Amino acid sequence: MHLARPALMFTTAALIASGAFLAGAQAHEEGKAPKAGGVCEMSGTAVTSHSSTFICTTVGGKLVWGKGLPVSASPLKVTDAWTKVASSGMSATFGVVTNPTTKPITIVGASSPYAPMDQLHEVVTVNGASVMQQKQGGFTIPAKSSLTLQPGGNHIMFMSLSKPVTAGAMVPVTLTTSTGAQVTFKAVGKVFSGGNETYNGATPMPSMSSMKM
Ligand SMILES: [Cu+2]
Repeated sequence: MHLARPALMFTTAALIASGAFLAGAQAHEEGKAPKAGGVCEMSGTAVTSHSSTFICTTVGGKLVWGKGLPVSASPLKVTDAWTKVASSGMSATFGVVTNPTTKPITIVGASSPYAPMDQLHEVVTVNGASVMQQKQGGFTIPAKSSLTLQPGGNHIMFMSLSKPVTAGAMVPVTLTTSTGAQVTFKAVGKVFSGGNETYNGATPMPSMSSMKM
């Protein structure tokens, strides 16, 4: 049986050499087609695939994709949006989100091509220190009201940038509501030195608890 391992290694190496192995992995990653109940990596991550949006949520201590929400256009309006300039690691998006309708709207997820994993964050005081954490249940905006996302308060957290946010860059951000409705806006890259709360995530990625926004 000692021949089994070299044979397996050879097969894997051959696949990698031929590009088949990497191409397959890449295609899966780019396709990003989550399945309801499938395992996901970070609570709050929103992925849209095949006209449905899936949100990664914690169920019974496990991270799984929720059921797909059918995508439609949200009546929410976003103004004065900006994203904190950062070369890597964490960043955040701020702005004013207005609900012009006569019913409350709840934002349950955010996504951006600049950051594969995003969360809706609030800032709370723990042991006298300001820390940020995932807002359980999302952001609910009452009828005919606005929600201000600002440093030191509620914000859209970019957990890990996939490309740098430079000054003046127009960063696309999409918000998904509890009905699956979406609004996409552009948030201009702005240099800002504040808003450096420590992340108080219940399910942080390794080494993320020590990172700054
Ligand atoms: Cu945050």
